[in-house]
Amino acid sequence: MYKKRTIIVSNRLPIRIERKDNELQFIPSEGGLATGLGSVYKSDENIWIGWPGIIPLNTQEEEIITQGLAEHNLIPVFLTEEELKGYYEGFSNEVLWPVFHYRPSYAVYRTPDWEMYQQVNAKFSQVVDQQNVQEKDEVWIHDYQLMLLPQLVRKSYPTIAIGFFQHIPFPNDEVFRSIPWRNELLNGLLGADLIGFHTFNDTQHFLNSCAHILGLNVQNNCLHTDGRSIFTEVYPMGIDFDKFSQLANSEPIQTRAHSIKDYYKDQKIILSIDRLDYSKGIIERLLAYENLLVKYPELKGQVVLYMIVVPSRDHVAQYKQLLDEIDRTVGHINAVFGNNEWTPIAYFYNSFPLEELSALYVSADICLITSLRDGMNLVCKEYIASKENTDGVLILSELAGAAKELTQAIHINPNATDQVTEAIYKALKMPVAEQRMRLNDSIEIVKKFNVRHWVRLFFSRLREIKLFQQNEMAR
Ligand code: GDG
Repeated sequence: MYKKRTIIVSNRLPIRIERKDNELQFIPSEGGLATGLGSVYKSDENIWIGWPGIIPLNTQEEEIITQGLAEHNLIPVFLTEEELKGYYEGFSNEVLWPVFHYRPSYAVYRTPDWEMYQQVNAKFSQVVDQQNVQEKDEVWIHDYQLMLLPQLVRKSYPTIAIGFFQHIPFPNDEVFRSIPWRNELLNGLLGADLIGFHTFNDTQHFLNSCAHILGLNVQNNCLHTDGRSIFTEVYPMGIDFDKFSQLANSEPIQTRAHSIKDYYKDQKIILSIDRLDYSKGIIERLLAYENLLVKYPELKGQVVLYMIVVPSRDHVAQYKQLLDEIDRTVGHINAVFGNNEWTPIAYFYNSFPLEELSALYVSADICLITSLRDGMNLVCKEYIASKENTDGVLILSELAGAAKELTQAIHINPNATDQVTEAIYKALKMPVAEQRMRLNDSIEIVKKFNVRHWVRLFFSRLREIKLFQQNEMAR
């Protein structure tokens, strides 16, 4: 009997390939999605399709990469420089990313980029077609780079189970409307049977867009079109709780955390970790920290903002400007408030090994998340998972999806500088018992709704919907 296969499709594969000294290196991703879906794509005949992060030099290298990946059940979609520029850097990062994070003024609408986005989505669809897909198989497509793919796969396989998950916010319909190709994007998604978002608001925005832009009839969370029912539901993504908690409690990490603590021995550590992105509210965070030092001068020498910014998209104009502004603002704060013995901000524009992040989570007294928009935000969940045996306070933007779950964090509006300042002050002064009580509540949530739970829930619902649709058709 045929055993049903699961096919995962995302822009990037869970392994990236790098060329070093003419040798190809296969580097597994430590990301949450890779962990959560690890047990799925590594078992049976299941596969994961995506871009391997490298442009092969020639067909021979392409062949070596393809074979190397096949050993891990991974199928590459090779993209040319031109395709990456138009589809990824152009349409995905300069149209969808800004508009979906409520920055439509940052969007650059170039028809050639849109054409490339269509071309690359079609290329992904061809690679799916080459996998000898059967109607019993199921396909789970991820994120905004592949919004047209559900409908393309649907055309090839009319009754196959297709799920789609959006990792970034979905903007309200009036903002979404500003994209010239909004109808095509919505129709692309409607090829799926189940469309998942991190929050209830995202689902409502998507449904409103379908109703107001496409004129579709919405019943509760369900849409009907082309004789099919499409369900839109909330699946807040979790993290690999055990990985982060075990790492945090391991001896090497404890030792490293102690040495960080020793280094900053008279100072409370306020930690922030994000990719370089205007959606993360990095400038707003710096202004609130500066305000803290102005309002509470007695804190000078007693706090440090340990700020990691991971390089990302820094050839895009807005990201370059943001980086300059961060450099200037950090320089200004350190120059004005610092002295021989104390630097107010320890700023790193670099990426760190997971072990170092873990030690920082363990040693940080405060984790400060100031996203202006964030689909979920996994950093705050990783901080919580690292805090079973040490105290700390999470300050979390109400504009991050995670705020809907982590109700025991101190919630802030990152645009309200005074409020953020007061939240930091409150966190610095919070009694240990209250820290513990809040952390324990949050730990329970992050532990229970972990990434494996998220994967299980999504698949079981997709299968349930498929059964429902089959029964409906049989009626
Ligand atoms: C998108 C959505 C949504 C960070 N620095 C380093 C490093 N990281 C890891 C963190 C965390 C991940 O990167 C960042 O995840 P976030 O969720 O915070 O943000 P995005 O990258 O914007 O992710 C977001 C997510 O998708 C999932 O759906 O939550 O809203 O924007 O895991 O630990 N990892 C290592 N070194 C670093 O320096 N190793």
